[in-house]
Amino acid sequence: MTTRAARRAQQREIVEREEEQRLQTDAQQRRRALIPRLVAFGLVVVVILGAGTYLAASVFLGQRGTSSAAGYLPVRLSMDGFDPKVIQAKAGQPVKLDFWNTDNAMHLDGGGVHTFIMDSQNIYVKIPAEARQQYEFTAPTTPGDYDFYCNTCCGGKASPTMHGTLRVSA
Ligand SMILES: [Cu+2]
Repeated sequence: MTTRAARRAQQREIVEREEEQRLQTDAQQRRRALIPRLVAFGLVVVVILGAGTYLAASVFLGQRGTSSAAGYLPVRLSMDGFDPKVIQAKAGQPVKLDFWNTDNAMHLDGGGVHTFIMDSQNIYVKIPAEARQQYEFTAPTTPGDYDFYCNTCCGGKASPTMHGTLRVSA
């Protein structure tokens, strides 16, 4: 092998090594650029799964229709209004209600808070998001239909959805 040929071979090797290094650096840079994107994607997945779990949990909460307090009528409060909408009572007798709010605090409309308001009886009960709360009062002595409503969401008193009736019989 002549010295010239040897030198050429050496040069070729150097060029090849440089090329290889350049390719490696490129791959590294590409890998590094991918990391923030993967992190962002991961965060999106976590947020979506978290929100899904949260909403599913409030749906499950919505299936617990029985009262834990004896003698209390469960009354569910949500964006759909009151359930039941009509509450039966005996004139002058105690009315025992077990309010349970199935909306979570993520609701932009009033932060998931609902109220039970009876202007005619001076009653104002506030039920926080995803809370359960018992309330007792005495039914009016005069039989008839008495209106109640929620004024913290969905148009409040002006919305027919947010109204219910206390039906008082003799
Ligand atoms: Cu409400």
